Amino acid sequence: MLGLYEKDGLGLSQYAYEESNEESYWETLDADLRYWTRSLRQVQWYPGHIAKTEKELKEQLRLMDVVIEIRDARIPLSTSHPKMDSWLGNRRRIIVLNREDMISTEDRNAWATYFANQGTKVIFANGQLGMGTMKLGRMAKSVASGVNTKRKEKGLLPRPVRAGIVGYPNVGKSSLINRLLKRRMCPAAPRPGVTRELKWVRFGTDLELLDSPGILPMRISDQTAAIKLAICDDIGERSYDFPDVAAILVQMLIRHPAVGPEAFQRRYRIDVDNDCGKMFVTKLSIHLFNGDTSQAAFRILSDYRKGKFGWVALERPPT
Ligand SMILES: Nc1nc2c(ncn2[C@@H]2O[C@H](COP(=O)(O)OP(=O)(O)OP(=O)(O)O)[C@@H](O)[C@H]2O)c(=O)[nH]1
Ligand SMILES: [Mg+2]
Repeated sequence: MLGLYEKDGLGLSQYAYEESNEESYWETLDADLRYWTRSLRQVQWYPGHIAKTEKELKEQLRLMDVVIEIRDARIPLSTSHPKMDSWLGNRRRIIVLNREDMISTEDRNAWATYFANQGTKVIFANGQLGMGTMKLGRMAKSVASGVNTKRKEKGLLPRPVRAGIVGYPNVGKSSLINRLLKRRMCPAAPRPGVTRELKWVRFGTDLELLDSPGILPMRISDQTAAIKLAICDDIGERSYDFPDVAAILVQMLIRHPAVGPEAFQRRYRIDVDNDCGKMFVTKLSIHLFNGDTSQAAFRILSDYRKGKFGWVALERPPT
């Protein structure tokens, strides 16, 4: 990254500088995260209800005309299940990047281009307010329309299209179904592990949807992904230490071109005087929470989740 002095010396415009700053942030982030997480306690979460329903879900997926995979728009890679491709085989799939309200326009454009280049059907949605759900309903029916064409050829009556809604915990699966149906048919709440059983619901006469519990791999081998799941509240909070996770979030955000140390100074009136997130969590704990680092860490995490540092994704497409 160029320092200010070098920038002036080279006569680069501010715009070019910001762009290179942004690029280098995303380029080095992965390696930085691997370095920061190397000595932390492993984050693993595989509660009983996931173990129980995963097998059932795999069997049900065989009956689906289309599978709708919901991901968290802040971390579309870390909320992609490594076994999903093999479970789906050549079954049709739609990817939904939910929580679109929690990322910036630049994040969204980058992901839209990435999936378009791959030829993957992707919809951006908001499970809280309902944006994207009507489009999703229409796309599910059109992607699976071949089922009823075949039935007609055989002289059979049409049947509703079956769509399975799958994804990591707390990404908004049940909320999206409720928004599409305009009724609270599936329990939804702001914590991972709310849906514990598979549940079929009907949308009109021609679409059936399967709500399913959030599924994670039994062992998360990529611990940088696990930390991002923790930051985004997509994994049970008993599986991680708040101060460890918040420290990494601070380190990510103070380097982020759209956030930076000033955002922390403004919000908490504490200077970020070095690059160490742990130090910042400790300072905040002394400043506001009587030295309780867990409470300080939780405050930082929930501030990120509420967009208090701006709405920014934690992942960009690989280049
Ligand atoms: N800001 C925002 N919040 C959302 C969005 N979608 C869902 N939520 C909220 O996120 C929380 C989790 O939603 P759920 O629908 O329960 O998520 P889920 O994927 O069904 O979770 P599990 O059943 O635990 O796997 C709820 O409080 C929703 O209101 C969204 O697009 N934007
Ligand atoms: Mg649910």
